[in-house]
Amino acid sequence: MSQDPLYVTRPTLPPRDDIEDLLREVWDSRFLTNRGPILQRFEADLERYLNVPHVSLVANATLGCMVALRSLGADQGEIITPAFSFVATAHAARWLGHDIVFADINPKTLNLDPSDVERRITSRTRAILPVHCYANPCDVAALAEIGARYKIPVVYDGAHCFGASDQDGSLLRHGDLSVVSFHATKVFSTFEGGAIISHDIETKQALDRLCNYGIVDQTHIEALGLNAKMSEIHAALGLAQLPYVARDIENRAKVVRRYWDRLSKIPGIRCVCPPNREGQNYYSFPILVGANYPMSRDILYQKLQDAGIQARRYFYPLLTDLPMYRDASSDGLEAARTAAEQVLCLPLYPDLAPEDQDRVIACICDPCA
Ligand code: T4K
Repeated sequence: MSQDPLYVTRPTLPPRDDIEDLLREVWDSRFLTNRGPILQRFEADLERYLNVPHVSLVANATLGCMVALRSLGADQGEIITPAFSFVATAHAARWLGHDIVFADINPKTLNLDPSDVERRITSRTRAILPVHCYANPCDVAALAEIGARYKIPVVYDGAHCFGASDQDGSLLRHGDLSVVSFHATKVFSTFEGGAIISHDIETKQALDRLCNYGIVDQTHIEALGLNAKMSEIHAALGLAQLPYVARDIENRAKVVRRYWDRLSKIPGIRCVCPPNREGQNYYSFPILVGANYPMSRDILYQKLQDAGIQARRYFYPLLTDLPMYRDASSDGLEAARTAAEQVLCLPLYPDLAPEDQDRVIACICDPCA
């Protein structure tokens, strides 16, 4: 069997020809950044594609989360967010000087547990920052109800969610604001990039200004903004990629169904994202390696590595175990800790060849071989 490296993900790229005309436009206009014509076209196309009210493009989702949180106000306080996430979620809030309050997750969905969020609200809570982990929808109704009752904004880290929906539309329409990533490792990519989704034009314009140092016009700077702008080249990559994303999601679905068919009945393995829910974007294929599997998650991880298969422990370590979060309380985070200790994301991308996928499946089905 091949030992060639198999990565957890690989970006798909639009045909080079598709980008040529857009690049010519950039060269002709010599507008390279600062809300140029291609970026404005990309924003309008995304608003249509996602069917969301307003899109503000940003350089990446980490800056997007920072800008979104900052738009709620400058005074520091506490941000409630899951302990089980990529570091960027908590880092974004910490960079703004907020204290991080980690809440536990629902062991089934691996998303924030709303009742644990409510338990951790104090007079210093400034926002709830949930993550739609692996693009599985959070309990949006419960979180919205808690946010409304305590008058606390809900800002979704929807980094994984491009193209994912629930019965009423894009997951990105939930919350006061939502942030999505267009990083190279995501379902839809502009190499680096992201967007903030907002619900009214005043908020969108305020977000756009915060992404541009807070500038209103040449003599008027209204806020302590930063530079979180997307360039024309990145926007062009997005415009060129958009016609292919539905096809990519269909191809991801085939890979996911194949994993599900082969792995979902293995004792000790739980596949977190069953393929039968409507509206998935098939961003990731996480499994949880339980106690009744013949080996631990870390031994399986190493076994896959030895076979050239770079499965990844998204998300491990638990954020409370990182040095910069050791001052945050780690009490009552049992479900998050278990997920961090058991999770393994398997290689998944639209053009993952069946014979390569079989290498992964064989290692997991017959771990002692
Ligand atoms: N919130 C959440 C919940 C997130 O998951 C993320 C990002 C963010 C916020 C922040 O979004 P951005 O600010 O990035 O827009 C990766 C990504 O860098 C990160 O974007 C992503 N989440 C996270 C889950 O994964 P690493 O350190 O694991 O990436 P890396 O470089 O090890 O790449 C993984 C594999 O992907 C490589 O082994 C090979 C493949 N790959 C990667 C890149 C960059 C390619 O084939 N081509 C590439 O260009 O963090």
